[in-house]
Amino acid sequence: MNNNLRFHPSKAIYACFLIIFSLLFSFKIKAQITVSVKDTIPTCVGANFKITATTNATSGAVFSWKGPNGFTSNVQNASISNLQKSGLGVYTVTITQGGQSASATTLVKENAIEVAVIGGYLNLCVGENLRLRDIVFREPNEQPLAYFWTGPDNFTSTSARIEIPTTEDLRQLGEYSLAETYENGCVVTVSLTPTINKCQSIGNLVWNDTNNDGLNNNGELGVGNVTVRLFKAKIEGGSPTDNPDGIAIQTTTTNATTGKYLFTDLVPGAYIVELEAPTGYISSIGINGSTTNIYEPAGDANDDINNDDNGTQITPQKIRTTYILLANYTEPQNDGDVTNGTNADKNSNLTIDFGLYKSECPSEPKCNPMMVKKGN
Ligand SMILES: [Ca+2]
Ligand SMILES: [Ca+2]
Ligand SMILES: [Ca+2]
Ligand SMILES: [Ca+2]
Repeated sequence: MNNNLRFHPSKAIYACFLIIFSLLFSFKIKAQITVSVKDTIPTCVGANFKITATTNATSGAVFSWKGPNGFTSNVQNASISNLQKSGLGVYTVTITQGGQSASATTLVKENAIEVAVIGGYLNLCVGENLRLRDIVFREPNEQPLAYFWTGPDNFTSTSARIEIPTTEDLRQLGEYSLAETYENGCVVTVSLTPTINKCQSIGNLVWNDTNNDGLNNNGELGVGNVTVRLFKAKIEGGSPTDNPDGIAIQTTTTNATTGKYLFTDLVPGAYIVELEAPTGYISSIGINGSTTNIYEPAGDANDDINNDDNGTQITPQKIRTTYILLANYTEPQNDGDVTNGTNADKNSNLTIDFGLYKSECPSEPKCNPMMVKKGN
């Protein structure tokens, strides 16, 4: 028997080792060639830029690029100049070396930009800050190099985000534009026009307080056609007072049948409401037949209590509240707002109500608080 043909365990092990080694080696060679490009490249029409292919291939590798609009290139990093809309899309690079190849793709897309109001709706209330920024997500290496905002009232800024207080004169109303400049020379712009509203309101009832208890009881009806004036409260030493500042800023009359009134388009601040007392009526007192009680002079009009009397007789003709502070989104929601069930108006204060008592003897001190004050 030929000794060479005989099965020998050590030779078999050696052969197996050779096979495994060469398999591993060939796998390793095949896995070696890699190429990658950035997944997406945001840019703009007219831009010049490069798409960089990263590879571990040694010299001698062949590159082949293909892209939209018949684009081809055979260098490692493809140069694109004066990009047109038709050049937007997927670019593919294929690298070939030693019979192996690898490829990668990137999406060249138009640089998106979108500006939004931060932390709120496009509808702002006067007194809120208008805060704008670009809300498009970008990788850290895709951030703009520079920002330039323009807006109403000669507004400009080079910040990424802007924050502008809104004021009663609404000079912030108008279009805001942002231009962003990118490393590749792109300048992209976007505009938006926020709405700024005077959100707040004061109301709402003047009623015939037949039992003169200062409260609007069942069956006590509204008094129509009463003249109602709204004033800004005078500010002294930085604090509001119970005196009007200047002339009325709005005047209305109560609804002929419901006795309701409403002042709208108000901004945060301190206000006073005044009634022209109808002939024969005085302000509610609190207890019938008494000249003073908890409702004369009336308590704090700013206490958000609905359907109680907030008027104090100032002259025989004038009935007036203490000052009322309005602030955005802090006003009562249980004041009879028309709500569709759920969305009570946090910007309306409908608790500024006036009880009127039809005095039998308005010219006698015991019936008319105004005359008692004068007498004292
Ligand atoms: Ca009453
Ligand atoms: Ca309300
Ligand atoms: Ca009310
Ligand atoms: Ca009240």
